[in-house]
Amino acid sequence: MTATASTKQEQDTDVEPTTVDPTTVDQARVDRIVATLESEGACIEPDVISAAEADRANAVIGELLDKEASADTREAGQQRIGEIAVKHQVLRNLLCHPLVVAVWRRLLGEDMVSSTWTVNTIHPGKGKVGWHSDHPFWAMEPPYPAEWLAGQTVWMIDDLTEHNGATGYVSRSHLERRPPTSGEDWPEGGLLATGTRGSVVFGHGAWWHTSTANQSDRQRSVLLGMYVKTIITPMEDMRDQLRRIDNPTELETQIMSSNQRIPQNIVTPHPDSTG
Ligand SMILES: O=C(O)CCC(=O)C(=O)O
Repeated sequence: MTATASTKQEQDTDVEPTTVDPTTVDQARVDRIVATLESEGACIEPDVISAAEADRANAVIGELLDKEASADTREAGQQRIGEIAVKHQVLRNLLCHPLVVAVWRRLLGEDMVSSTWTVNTIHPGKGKVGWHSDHPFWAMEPPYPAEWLAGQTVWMIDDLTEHNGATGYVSRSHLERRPPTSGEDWPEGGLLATGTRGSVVFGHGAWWHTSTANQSDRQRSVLLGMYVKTIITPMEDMRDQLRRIDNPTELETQIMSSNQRIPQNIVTPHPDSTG
């Protein structure tokens, strides 16, 4: 049986869900990442997964890119793939990676949830999304709240170099508590987050960042995972995605917003009712 992304999960039963409990990860590593994030607003962490694991994810992404390519994506040279939690267990395992979950639980609370989980691929000769802060900050008038509301996770699925569209970012920009004004221009202090595949760039949700032009002759892909405090409305409908997954694990269920409060009307009794 085949399934489409808009219905049920893809057939990916050859891969088991991750079983590592996030509370068992190396706490010194979590401490170090969290400390860097708090001071710099960004932290590049190498070797979160092996190159072979990144290649496995890249193969899954490659199939999705081919399947979902359109005239528009070919013209844009940039391809975003959404609803990826439904599309493969390999991608769900990275969404629920124990180190990532441990870092964001520390900063966003034990009940933090996924806001969006996508692929961003830049084809050769294309690039740049423009400098921005992430949701929910861009949806707010500055000054942004000083507290942690959201964190971005950029997974390097390809090696990121200064030539193939590495993510650009400005250290300590989260402390500005406002969006960048640089637009397409390179801001003062801008850095490139280069590294080998399997590395992760953690960023404060208010950080200033962008993708950059891919001047190589090969596409480059990252996975983008935004996690938010449970009081923040996610960008994607993660509950809907959760409903389309067969037998989600407890961790997948929690990360995909199952316990998040959803708005409900407070129904008052009809004025004519008695009692
Ligand atoms: O692909 C990248 O390097 C970053 C993309 C990004 O920041 C975004 O799509 O919001």
